[in-house]
Amino acid sequence: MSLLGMNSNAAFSRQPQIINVQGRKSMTLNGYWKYLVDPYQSGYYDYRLNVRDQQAYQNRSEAVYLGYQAQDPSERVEYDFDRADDLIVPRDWNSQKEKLFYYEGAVWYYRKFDYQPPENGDRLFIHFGAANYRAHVYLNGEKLGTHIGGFTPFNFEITGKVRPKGNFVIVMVDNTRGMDEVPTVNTDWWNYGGLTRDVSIIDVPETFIQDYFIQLSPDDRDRIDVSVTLNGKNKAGQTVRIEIPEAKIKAVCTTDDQGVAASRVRVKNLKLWNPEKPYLYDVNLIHQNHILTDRIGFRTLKTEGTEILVNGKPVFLRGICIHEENPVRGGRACSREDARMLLGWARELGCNFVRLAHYPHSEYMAKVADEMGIMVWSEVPVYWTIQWQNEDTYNNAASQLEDMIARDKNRASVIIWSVANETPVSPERTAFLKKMIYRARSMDPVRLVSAALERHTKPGTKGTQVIEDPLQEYVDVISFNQYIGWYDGLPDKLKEAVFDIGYGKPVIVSEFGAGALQGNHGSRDARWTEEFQEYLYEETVKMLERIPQLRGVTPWILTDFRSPRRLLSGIQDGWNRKGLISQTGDKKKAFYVLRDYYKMKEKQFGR
Ligand code: GCB
Repeated sequence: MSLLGMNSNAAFSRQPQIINVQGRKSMTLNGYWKYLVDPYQSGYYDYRLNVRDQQAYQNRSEAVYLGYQAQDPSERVEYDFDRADDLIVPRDWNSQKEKLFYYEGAVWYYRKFDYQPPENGDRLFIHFGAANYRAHVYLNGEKLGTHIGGFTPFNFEITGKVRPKGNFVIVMVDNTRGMDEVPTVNTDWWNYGGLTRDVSIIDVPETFIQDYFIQLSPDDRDRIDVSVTLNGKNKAGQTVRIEIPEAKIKAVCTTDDQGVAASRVRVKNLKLWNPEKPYLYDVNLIHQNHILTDRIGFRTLKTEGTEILVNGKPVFLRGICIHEENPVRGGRACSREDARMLLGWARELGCNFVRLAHYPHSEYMAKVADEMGIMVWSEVPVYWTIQWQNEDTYNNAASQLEDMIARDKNRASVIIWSVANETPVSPERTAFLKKMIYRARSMDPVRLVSAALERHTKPGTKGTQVIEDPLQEYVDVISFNQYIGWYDGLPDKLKEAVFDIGYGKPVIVSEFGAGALQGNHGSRDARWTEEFQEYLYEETVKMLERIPQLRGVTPWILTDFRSPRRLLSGIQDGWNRKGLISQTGDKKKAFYVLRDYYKMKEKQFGR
């Protein structure tokens, strides 16, 4: 539900996603944008609560918010972007302006730009890496569309709408939480609002390569499966060439009526991507005289019984959960440098795997992970108590899943799509998630699908842990969060825990942890001390050894992160303190317990 109680998903307009934006001719719109805070959305609704939107802009007698400038001093225009303050894009607003720290609502962003429109028939699009949560986008006073979902990219075509001088783009970003949204009102992370990722204008040929999917065949290492999608008037019957110069691969395929060209390309002695040697090839896709290049790694991936096999070799996923936050600077992580910092810490910990919780992180994360050889779990914000019976909510969640997969499906590092976190079992919820799982599989037949489930102690037993969730049947990997010793008793209780898990599938413990304030020392029995957290980690890693099907762990969490649910003064002060690294970048004692455990696992399984 939006602020005014109207279901906004109905207004959802979505154009097919253009992938690999960084590989295209483009102009950045990052930098300073003007902004106006509009808690009553008076630029969007008039005093009768009618949407003024575009009509208002055209009707100059109205007080409008859409970039109109007064033509003479008698005109009533109750806003002026030119006199407004600036925000940096990409970044959330909360961490940039003190007055916006707790703000949840609408903010109007405004930016002028000049752009020489192409004269060769090329098309233009405006592309947003993400806007949290709802974005209404206008160019030169005309509405382009609306996007819902705070962590996925979107674009609108602006061909023919751009002039050489004096364009202005306006975006109303609204991060109001809603019961029927994805995520819903209740989360354990900060609801950072704003244009949180890169914004750019992209210039593409009249008919262009919009999307492609290139990966090693799951059952034949000497074959790459390629599919390329063209967009444009002449998309049918077109020749598309695929070249991997370093591997001396050249292939040609032709598009069908839908503009899709599919091909199975024979390859020989390809150097495979793996965490030890994350080999990436330059892959060129050529249509007419346009070349689109990506750096792609090739690896196989499957499960066999309780094993996860990467290039046919069993792996143990030495992971850590990460929120998309730069705790030191404050606010959402948004750049390649932020990704390097977070994944660099994970590497120091000895990780070969990260769980990017609880929503799709920026594209840089998977790209840097590709380069560093770190495997990735990528998730959609189907978190806790979504409205399982609401069709709009399902469509919203499915769109976010589709856009996440569309964007990152060519990243070898990504091995797991997760459809949910800690959702309460019910027939409606299982039906919802089953559909999500099928959707993920139909888009990507290779990657594994999972969801972070819950466990509990079997009644009448001392410490037998069971997962009573029918979803286990449908996922490839059984993952569950468990907080024995923190939300469930004290760390000593971990000594008694044994696991009774069925289905014969690989298992990942997708969360465990304890809160500790860095620098707070004391007895291992005292909550919030580093020693308590350290002891819980020591006992947990011992317990993990008692789960025979265990093939991965992602403790909660790499760094402390902001959460409005964390109210304990002097300790939490608005931070979830389960990080192994503090907000100042200092490591807590438990960091070293996990690092030692991972050294041992590395010896056992290899990198
Ligand atoms: C969980 C959630 C995670 C929370 C964490 C906690 O189970 O999945 O989002 O932040 O517990 O710290 O309570």
